[in-house]
Amino acid sequence: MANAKFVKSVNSIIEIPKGDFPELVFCGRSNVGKSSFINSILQMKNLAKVGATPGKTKFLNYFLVNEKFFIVDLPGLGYAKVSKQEREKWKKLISEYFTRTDKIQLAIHIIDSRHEPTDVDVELSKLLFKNNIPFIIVLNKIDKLSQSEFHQKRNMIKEFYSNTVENENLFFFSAVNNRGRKEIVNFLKNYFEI
Ligand SMILES: Nc1nc2c(ncn2[C@@H]2O[C@H](COP(=O)(O)OP(=O)(O)OP(=O)(O)O)[C@@H](O)[C@H]2O)c(=O)[nH]1
Ligand SMILES: [Mg+2]
Repeated sequence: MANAKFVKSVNSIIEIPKGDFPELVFCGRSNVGKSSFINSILQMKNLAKVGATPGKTKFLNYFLVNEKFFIVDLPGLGYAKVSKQEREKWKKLISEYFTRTDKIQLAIHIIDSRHEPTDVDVELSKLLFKNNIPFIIVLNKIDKLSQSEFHQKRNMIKEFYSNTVENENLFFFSAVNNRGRKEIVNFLKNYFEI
């Protein structure tokens, strides 16, 4: 099990913690399962706060893992129920954060496996590309799919993101039964002491 601790919640770029640690950032649509994913990867139940309702993570949350690297839990993009002003603020914060590319070693873009990627997902992929941030795509909540739905969705996503290769930059995952966890952790070990 990793040794991880919460460091700081940040809601403006100047508050980002000092320290020369590489960053592993988790991003995706609001309520997609970013915080659950972090807890599962680190095998720590309540490290990142999980919400039954969208908009649970409101800031950039920094966790220090094994005294070696930061995990950054981002607020979800595109949450419809907060005010437009608040949504724009989150978007600005996230865009600004991504321009600080010197620290971000890898981003994990989490997408709900049940649906075709949304406009928000496409926007996020573009933002990562534009800022030259290396990222992998994780399709999560696969416990919600039957075996045949899983095959169907897997083909759909491989077509949608045609330059991806499974278990290299495209992974499938469930935080409920931890399916796919091992493959992702093995991959992350190439980058981080996890
Ligand atoms: N079935 C299933 N539910 C999941 C999975 N991952 C997360 N959830 C559920 O999805 C909901 C949202 O999870 P969070 O981890 O809070 O999602 P988030 O992306 O951090 O949400 P925000 O911080 O609000 O953007 C919770 O009810 C989780 O229990 C999964 O792999 N399978
Ligand atoms: Mg969250």
